[in-house]
Amino acid sequence: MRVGLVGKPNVGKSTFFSAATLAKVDIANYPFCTIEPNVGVAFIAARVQCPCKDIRQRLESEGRLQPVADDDVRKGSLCEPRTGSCVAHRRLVPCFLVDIAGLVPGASEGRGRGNAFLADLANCDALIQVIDAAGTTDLEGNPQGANQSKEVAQQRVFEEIEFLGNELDAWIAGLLNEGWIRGVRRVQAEGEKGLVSFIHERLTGLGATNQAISLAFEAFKSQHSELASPWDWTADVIHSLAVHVRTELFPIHIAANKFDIAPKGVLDAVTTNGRLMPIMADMELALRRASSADLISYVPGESTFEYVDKKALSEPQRKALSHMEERLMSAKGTGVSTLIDTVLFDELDHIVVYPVQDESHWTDGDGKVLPDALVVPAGIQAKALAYKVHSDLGDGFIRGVDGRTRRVVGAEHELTDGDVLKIHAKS
Ligand SMILES: Nc1nc2c(ncn2[C@@H]2O[C@H](COP(=O)(O)OP(=O)(O)O)[C@@H](O)[C@H]2O)c(=O)[nH]1
Ligand SMILES: [Mg+2]
Repeated sequence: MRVGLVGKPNVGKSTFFSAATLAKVDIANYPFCTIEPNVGVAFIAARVQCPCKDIRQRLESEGRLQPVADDDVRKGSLCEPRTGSCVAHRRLVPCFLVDIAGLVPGASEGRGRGNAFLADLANCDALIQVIDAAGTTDLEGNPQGANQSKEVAQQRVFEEIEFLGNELDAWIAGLLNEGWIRGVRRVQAEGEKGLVSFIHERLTGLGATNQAISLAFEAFKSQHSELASPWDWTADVIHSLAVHVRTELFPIHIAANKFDIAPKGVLDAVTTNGRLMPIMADMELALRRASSADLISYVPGESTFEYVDKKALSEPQRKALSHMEERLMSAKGTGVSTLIDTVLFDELDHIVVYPVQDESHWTDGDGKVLPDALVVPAGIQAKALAYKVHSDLGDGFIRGVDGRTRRVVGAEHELTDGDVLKIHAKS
């Protein structure tokens, strides 16, 4: 899962990226993240509690385990995650973030990083556009001062959102225009079906599916009652098709950043085809740093934190933290983790499942408890999950066993959030 952060310069993309990817857990298992400096891992809490909670409950009820001790640093968790971590059965799973710089007006015509920029976007499963909700920068990202009126900030926010949409539309229209007349004449005999697969073929590089293109095409048709033959479509008509394709392929989720200094009500009239959330990225970064330095204990996503030892803080530290505490409470969190969580689990509709080798103890071959938590599409089938673990496991799939019910399940059995599954395969 790869989520791209886009937006004009100086809105806080890099701040959002640093904050979201700063964690105490190590990322040694993701070597490519150190190769590409703009790629990082954000650890997000699974929505369903880690199944190590079930293990604890069972052992406690059988009298084989004492209740959680007050000084237990893992607050009861019993699993041994290969990546991420688990405290109080709150299991963290990876979501990859890409800080995509270089969006400037004219990118679709090759300005700035041009096509390289657009290709980066195409490789992402979802896009978050970071915007400057405080209106402190112009469209090119030049600072305009901190105290903007609601009207000015609102105007800038609209322009900013419109601008990304326009760049994407122009880019897609450009891809469609190339060889359009010859192309559509070639598929003439196949009618509308041929036309849709021709468009699909042109846009496969963007991760387009035939189904998505069909949906976009239906929406486009319903807006144009009298369409000429495709080879006679004007640039405007093709552009309109591009707009429908873009809204289908690229829902844009908006991180309305700098919310701490944004005028009240600035987001009231803003609309998007994705999610919109107020964000305070630099506060999230400050909180995670304070937490890394053991000054506070802060769980990303929450609207409060605890002091580790208030008396040990310097006066400026105490002031800064108490100021943040107030803002954090009134805004109900910084929004950073919450937005990624929403995009990953609600918008992309993913779940977390736990493949194991031993269906009784929920361990792998080395006896590690629940070592793997995989982020997969909701309703994934048992055999498809086997392929995610290892291609041999998929090829040799015989049956699965549900770790909770101990029922045997077939290749097409659909998994739900928090499932534990043992896979039997021919070796
Ligand atoms: N007030 C405020 N400033 C922020 C916030 N997030 C980032 N900034 C500031 O915005 C400026 C640009 O941030 P940066 O992350 O470099 O933006 P990028 O060019 O989009 O990567 C920096 O001075 C940040 O400190 C925020 O939530 N609130
Ligand atoms: Mg940057």
